[in-house]
Amino acid sequence: MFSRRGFLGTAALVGASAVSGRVQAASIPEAAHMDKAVMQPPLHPIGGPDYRPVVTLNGWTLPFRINGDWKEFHLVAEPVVREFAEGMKVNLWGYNGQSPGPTIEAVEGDKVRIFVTNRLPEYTTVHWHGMIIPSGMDGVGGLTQPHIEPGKTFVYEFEMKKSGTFMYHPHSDEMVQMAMGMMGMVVVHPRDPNFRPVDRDFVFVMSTYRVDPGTYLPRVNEMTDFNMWTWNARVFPGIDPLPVRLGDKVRVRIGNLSMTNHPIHLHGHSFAVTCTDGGWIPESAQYPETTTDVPVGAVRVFDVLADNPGDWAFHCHKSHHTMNAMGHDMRNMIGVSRKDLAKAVGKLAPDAMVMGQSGMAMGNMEMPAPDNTLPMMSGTGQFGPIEMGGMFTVMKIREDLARDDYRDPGPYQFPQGTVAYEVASPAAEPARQPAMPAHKMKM
Ligand SMILES: [Cu+2]
Repeated sequence: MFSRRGFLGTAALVGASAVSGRVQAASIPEAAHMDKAVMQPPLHPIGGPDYRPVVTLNGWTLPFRINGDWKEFHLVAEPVVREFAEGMKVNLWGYNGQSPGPTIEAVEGDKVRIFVTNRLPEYTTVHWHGMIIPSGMDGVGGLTQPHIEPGKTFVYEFEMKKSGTFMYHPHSDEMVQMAMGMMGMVVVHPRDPNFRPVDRDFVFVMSTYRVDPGTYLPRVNEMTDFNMWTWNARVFPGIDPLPVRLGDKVRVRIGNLSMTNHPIHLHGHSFAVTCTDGGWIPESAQYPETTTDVPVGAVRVFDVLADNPGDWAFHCHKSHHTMNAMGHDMRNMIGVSRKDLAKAVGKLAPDAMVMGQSGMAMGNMEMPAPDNTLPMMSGTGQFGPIEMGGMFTVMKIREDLARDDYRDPGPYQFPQGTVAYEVASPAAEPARQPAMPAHKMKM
């Protein structure tokens, strides 16, 4: 790595004086393309300063080429088919074959040239959220540049002034284009490799969709009632786990381009938010958390020492955000006897299911669903149904993972005697308040 870096570093210096601005932009770099929604291994730098690359949950990093002292990237805005989880594919708009688009990775001080080709049926732009760049590179259609018409390629050129975690998305027919999934993350590594280094570095962006059961296209005019709560346009059990080696310092970078906030919770650890899309938080201002709220249009980055081995749930704490498409208008029937109702309904619709008298656990139930529709709650662990969907995955902390190994290590082998267990003897009947008669309950 170091000898190669040294070699390319020299080459870059030689080329530097020969290349400047618009002259070289004529030759457009090849656009890399991704055909699957699986986390790709970290992309180690081919030139320029060294850094420990990130991995993107169910995503990838956009390769770049070096041209003189510029790093050149090529984004292609285009319609894509994204699999949310096995059994559900959605027609979205994205970049280079997937939605969200690939993560763009660079180093503080880098000069980057990002080509954007528009293969959508309408115009677009790319806005670089949170980045300190010249106004004319900010990508606000009409305000700072003409919109990029279908078939055209525009170039953005700027210096990565500030390290941190940022986002990109259109500022052009935004309501439609963001509801269709046009977004991605930008990670700028500090120039000083000793500034808050970590062993593993994960990144993803949160987005939400309204895809009615049995359909294949998000309803782009939805304002509030979303039913697919995604991390990198994936839902549980389709979201990659986060494999981590015991003792690793881990960074998780989370962007939110959905229309609501998401309180993100990690089990078994406490962490500190170390960075936002505004910059690094000084150590004196950090405090321990187990949940951090990620507001709309913002990035939160937390660092955690993975010192507790196991399978640790990692999820949004809004319980409806860990479910897939469902009817939200069901009433709470817990404690209500509905024998007579079930009889009456059964006569009219023999397949109907009256549910909810003792809760709504569905782990062992199979319900018929329309095509292209995921179960509301699903996933199976080594002890039974997990009953989750949406924004849920697992951080898997193991002793024996190799440095760049991000493969799923499988279920945790719990040391004997460390799992909650059933006792044989029956417990005494607890004192209870008498239940209120059903006809007095207001629902
Ligand atoms: Cu949420």
